[in-house]
Amino acid sequence: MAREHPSIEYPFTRLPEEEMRRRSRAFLDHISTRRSVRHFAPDPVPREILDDALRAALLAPSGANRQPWHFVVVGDPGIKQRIREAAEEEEKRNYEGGRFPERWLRHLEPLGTDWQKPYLEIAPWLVVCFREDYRVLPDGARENNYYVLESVGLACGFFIAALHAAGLATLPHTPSPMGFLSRILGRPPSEKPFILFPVGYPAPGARVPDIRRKPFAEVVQDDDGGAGAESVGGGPRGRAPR
Ligand code: IYR
Repeated sequence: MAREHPSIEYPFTRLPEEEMRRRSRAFLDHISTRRSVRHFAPDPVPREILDDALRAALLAPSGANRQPWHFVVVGDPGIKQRIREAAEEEEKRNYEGGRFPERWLRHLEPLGTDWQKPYLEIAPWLVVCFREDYRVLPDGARENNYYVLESVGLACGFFIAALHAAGLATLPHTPSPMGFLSRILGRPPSEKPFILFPVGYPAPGARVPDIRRKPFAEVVQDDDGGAGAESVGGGPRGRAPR
């Protein structure tokens, strides 16, 4: 290396293949049960549990480790009400004011969504993720961040997975346009609202759309070339999980 920068040894232990198989399947089984939820119970959720999920989100990789995100946690009923009202105003124009093209409305039909967003008041927490496009230096100059969408998307993915692991439900909601969130939550112009997450328990009997994921082989191209080691347990390699 040309120049020395501080580094630490990565504390990594290789697992026995058997254990890897067990864990990869256990994680898949766990994440397979995650669904986006639009019907929440009003029951309170301990803040520490939410904060742990946020801590997990903050561990996501990011372009040049700039961590170009900012999360706002809202529990205040008055602020939740303002967010709901502003979101519904925008969504009403989308759904019923002709702002969504016909094709978009058709694609949303299976989800059963409309302009009404009661979950924004019912869920005990709203978490708003802002993406930080640039930082303002002390001299006022703008310093752009790198791969902002990729980075913030990864952090939100970690967040969703962590909430699910904790036994909570959420929905990546993007009321469009979302500028009202910057105003209500007082975030600076260097940040843009990215995703709004209601967080809580599903309402008793909550229903979700009966939709399917694309089959593995449709979205994974296999140019394996024999890179996967022969299975010790026998059986063919490269079989798609379910
Ligand atoms: N933001 C709107 C519309 C919407 C858009 C997409 I793309 C979805 O996957 C779901 C909803 C709403 O929340 O209703």
